[in-house]
Amino acid sequence: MPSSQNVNGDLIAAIATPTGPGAVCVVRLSGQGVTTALQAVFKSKTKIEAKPRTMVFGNLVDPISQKTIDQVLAVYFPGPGAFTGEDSAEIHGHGGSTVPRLILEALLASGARLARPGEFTLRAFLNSRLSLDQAEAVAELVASQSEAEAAIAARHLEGALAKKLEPTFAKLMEAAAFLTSELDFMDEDEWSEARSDHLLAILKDAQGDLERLLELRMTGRVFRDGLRVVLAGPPNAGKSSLFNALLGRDRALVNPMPGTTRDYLEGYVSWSGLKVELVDTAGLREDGDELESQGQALTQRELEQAEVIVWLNDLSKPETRMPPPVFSNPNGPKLIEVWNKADIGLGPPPAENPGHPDHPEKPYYRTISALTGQGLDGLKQDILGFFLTPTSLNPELVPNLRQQKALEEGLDYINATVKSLEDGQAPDIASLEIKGALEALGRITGRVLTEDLLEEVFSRFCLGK
Ligand SMILES: Nc1nc2c(ncn2[C@@H]2O[C@H](COP(=O)(O)OP(=O)(O)OP(=O)(O)O)[C@@H](O)[C@H]2O)c(=O)[nH]1
Ligand SMILES: [Mg+2]
Repeated sequence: MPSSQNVNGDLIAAIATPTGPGAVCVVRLSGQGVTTALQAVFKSKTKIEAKPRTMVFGNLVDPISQKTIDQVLAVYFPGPGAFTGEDSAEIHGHGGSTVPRLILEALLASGARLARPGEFTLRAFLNSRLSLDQAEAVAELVASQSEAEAAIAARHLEGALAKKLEPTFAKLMEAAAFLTSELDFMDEDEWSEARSDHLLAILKDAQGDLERLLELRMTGRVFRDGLRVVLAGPPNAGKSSLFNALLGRDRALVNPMPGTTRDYLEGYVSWSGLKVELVDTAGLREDGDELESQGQALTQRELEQAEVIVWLNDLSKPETRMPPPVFSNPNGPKLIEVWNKADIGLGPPPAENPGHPDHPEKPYYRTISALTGQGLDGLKQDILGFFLTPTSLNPELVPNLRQQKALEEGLDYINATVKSLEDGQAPDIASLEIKGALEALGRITGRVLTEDLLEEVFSRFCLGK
């Protein structure tokens, strides 16, 4: 558990904004000796320490030559109320690729060392300014590529997951305390059904909490990770044309020759705030050349990893129709069968479509034209319709993969305890198992900490965060 005492680390500095042309840059500074370092490089009429949390105008100078590098605004945040929990500062200078580097070098020459990626947030965590899931949310917010992802990260940054887990922690603590007090005051053969039932009730409650969170992860995963939509089907059906039409630009080669796409191509779009990764694949057929069959092996792999498969056939040549692949796993990809080239199609599509096993209410197929855009909005609605369902409407609490694993581990411990109690066994190892569950959950918020865990979380950060 992070200490409640402030860790006043050594002085670190980093450029917090992307380098390259830009109006302003921000260089951050945190740790022991912030004010001393500022005195060496920042020259202003107002003493910066006299005006904490206020922008002060001044010159940023080279500490050795005393030459002015830039005119800047600087702000001093005294600890422990600062983001990192320690004395820190920001210097807002002009952007570009030179000025930020010179400002940073001036600070490095004044006693700071270059911060490691994520080190500012790590300090915030070690100073108990953030829990581990909140620290992760910082990185996720910065890396988010869709509104949905950003919304989830923002909720987690507020500590929503830690808060959601609090009652579960409390239940497990209660179970542990009950066991300890009961076992202290009795012989093991006194363990009674009533005691067992009491413990079971608490544990099942906690079990339900974790199951619901994991369920949320399953239904809401796409809001975090995005949706992989694979366009597949026989050669020449118009997969690449559809790919381009959905992307809104000509990314893939389109050609009347079957077998045009050999490799696979990916492109991102954002639909209803959801990150959608479109994948164009090589057409599937049996008599292609070697390159084509290599492409088809890739297609097979893509099909298995898809959240949604859009299976295209050519309405102007219905005799070339290939039936879509069948997935027996209910968690496997969703499938939408599409007839393309409706603009030159031969009338209504043949009715031998197998339909959609999960969604019998959906149309058995869509007719579209990648060329004219007819039916594309409906197709998008179909794709999103699988995921934007009433049960998935609270996606903001969706745990990430690391958190999912910890939840699963915690649940495994609880399941084992519940089972042994239900089998009428004495609670010999129940204490240990409950402790295991608490530890697993503790890794989500950082109550339980190891070097590996810190490495796993903070290695994903960018410099200056
Ligand atoms: N009329 C019409 N032609 C289309 C439509 N979609 C695609 N085509 C044409 O069909 C041919 C094949 O299109 P592609 O998009 O290359 O087909 P593909 O499925 O990617 O083909 P492969 O990569 O070879 O598997 C091209 O000549 C396209 O212009 C459509 O909706 N209407
Ligand atoms: Mg193609």
